[in-house]
Amino acid sequence: MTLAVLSLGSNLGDRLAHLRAAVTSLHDVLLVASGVYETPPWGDPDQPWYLNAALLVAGPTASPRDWLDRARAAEEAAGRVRDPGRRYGPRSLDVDVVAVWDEDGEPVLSQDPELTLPHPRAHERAFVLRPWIDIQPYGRLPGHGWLTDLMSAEPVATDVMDLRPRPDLRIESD
Ligand code: PH2
Ligand code: MG
Ligand code: MG
Repeated sequence: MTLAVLSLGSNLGDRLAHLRAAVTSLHDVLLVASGVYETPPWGDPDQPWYLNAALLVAGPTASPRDWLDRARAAEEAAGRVRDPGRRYGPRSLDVDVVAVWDEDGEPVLSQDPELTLPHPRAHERAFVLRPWIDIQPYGRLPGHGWLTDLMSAEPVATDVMDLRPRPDLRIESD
């Protein structure tokens, strides 16, 4: 049994429907879903705002590879469209594996170029950290420490103020 935090993002088409499609595709492993946040684009400003959320998932999978496969399947299930020429460009659905813990609760580290764990840029992204702290208030980003500390360090602390919580949008099925 391993535990993983997945970050969801969408800024093309019906953004909420894409996040919900990811939740549906991951229903068998889903423990808890964060709130939904509307967030300004990071890394490539010329694109629409995103909806972002985070999921805590648990499964019998042994390897982080399995989580990557599930993330990709969720992207496919939501009909992912992306522009390969823009690294941080718009996308209908992005599902990123942010961190994985083994059955002893130890963080899984990986330098696999296809899946670096923990995610190498999670600590500087308010749109990852803010939803994550909803579902793991005492969470730690392996190698970087408490989410609470990361949220109060710049530039994340400033970026968090630009996020818009959307309590009117829910991604868990009723
Ligand atoms: N994802 C990106 C690039 N920029 N910005 C926000 N706000 N949210 C995202 O999910 C996001 C982004 C590439 O994965
Ligand atoms: Mg991403
Ligand atoms: Mg991705």
